[in-house]
Amino acid sequence: MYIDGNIHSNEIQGAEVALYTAWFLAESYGSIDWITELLDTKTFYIVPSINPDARDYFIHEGNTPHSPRSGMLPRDDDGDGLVDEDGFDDLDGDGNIVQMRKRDPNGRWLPDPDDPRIMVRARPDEKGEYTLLGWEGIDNDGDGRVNEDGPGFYDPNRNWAWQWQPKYVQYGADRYPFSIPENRAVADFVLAHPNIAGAQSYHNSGGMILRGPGAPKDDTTYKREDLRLYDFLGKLGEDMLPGYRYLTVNKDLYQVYGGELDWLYGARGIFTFTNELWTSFNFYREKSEKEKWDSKRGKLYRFDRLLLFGEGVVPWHAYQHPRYGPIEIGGIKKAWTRTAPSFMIEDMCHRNMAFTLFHAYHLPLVAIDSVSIVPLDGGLRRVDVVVKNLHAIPTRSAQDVANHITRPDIISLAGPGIEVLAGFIVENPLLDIAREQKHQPDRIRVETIPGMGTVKVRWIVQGNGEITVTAESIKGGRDEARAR
Ligand SMILES: [Ca+2]
Ligand SMILES: [Ca+2]
Ligand SMILES: [Ca+2]
Ligand SMILES: [Ca+2]
Ligand SMILES: [Zn+2]
Repeated sequence: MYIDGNIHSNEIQGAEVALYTAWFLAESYGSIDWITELLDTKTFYIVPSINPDARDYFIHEGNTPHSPRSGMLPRDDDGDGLVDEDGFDDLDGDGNIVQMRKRDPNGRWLPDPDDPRIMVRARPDEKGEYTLLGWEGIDNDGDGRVNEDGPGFYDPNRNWAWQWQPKYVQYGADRYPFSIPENRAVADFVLAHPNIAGAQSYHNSGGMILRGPGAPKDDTTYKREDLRLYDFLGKLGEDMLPGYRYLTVNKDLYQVYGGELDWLYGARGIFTFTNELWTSFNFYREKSEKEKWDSKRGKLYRFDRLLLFGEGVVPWHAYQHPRYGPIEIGGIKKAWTRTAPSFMIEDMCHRNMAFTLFHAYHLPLVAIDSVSIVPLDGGLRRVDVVVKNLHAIPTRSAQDVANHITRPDIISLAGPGIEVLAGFIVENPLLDIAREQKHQPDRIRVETIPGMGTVKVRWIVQGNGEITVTAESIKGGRDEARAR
């Protein structure tokens, strides 16, 4: 099971869920039987943050809740030949980048009468009081634009080598698939560990359990047999994560070319989910998906008043701007709206971890169910072996089998003085229909062992000694049995 978080550098609580998972597993091993068995049979690879330098930048430098998102590689966003020359400016030095407004009798914005911290658009027949001037900043390079080229910019989750499209089609794609070294490092790791059967990445906002495809018109990649498993796990997740919805990225959310989850499934056949962590559990979510931003924002501020006691918002305060003159600065702090308030973090970590642990639990595990030996004429023996998969996910996904991503499972027979004369896959045990594998009959290749299912193989052998049967699956582990 592969777990990562924080690919978007401002989405810092993904790292917290990953770390909580590592802590909980290590802490519970030996005291909770279910966890002990899980760790005895499965391997977890946990990468708390795959964008650590930009995470550090988010925490220690002035940012909005939505920045930087990118990594820190220098890029010229506005094509003026300079890189990263004009990012936000934390004018009042409080670590937050919030909004600027200027009193203007001809402006089109007003304070909301319900909460004067919120700016609302004046009605068509109403006089306004303010002009909004965007995020805190100045024109650092004197090109007539403010905040047009900060650190980055590219989107690390649009840079993966599956259905990748260049920048003019997919914003944030960067130069070519895996041009971003952090992504390249993850891809190299995943390619070097074909035993990874499940993957989870943690993002930060919306209360969603997401599966691919993210790319539009990619309705052939995700195989029907695999989607049954995705649906099974996704629905399980909805029960464990109140307020979360199990959704498909390109159908229910938006279109993503070159997303991590599509690469993990498409290129590697790995069952992959992305969770969008923070949700206020129906506090401000309207029943209608098409709620207006203003009403959602009003609810965010209400949440701030009633549960955060105002700690989530920078109150409007005066500032002398070098270009705009006397202005005011205020708005939502970077530390919340995309990030869970601290009192909700443990619950969020635990429930998301539990979802991922059940995903890991259902990953394949092979076991030899039975070995039966029947003596035949002429000193020969017939050996029938049933191998089972103890969990819900097949040893190889349908995507893996269709594209020959990892090698088939191998069930082999060996023993001192034993000669294997013929080997078969018993395709229909009830009708006893078997297909011979003429090449290397001692090593029967099985495409996949279905979830909670079995495969049966058969050998005709010569020799009387003890035989050893081994079942080896790249993702489902290994089991061995001896008989005579
Ligand atoms: Ca530039
Ligand atoms: Ca500030
Ligand atoms: Ca500028
Ligand atoms: Ca510029
Ligand atoms: Zn994200």
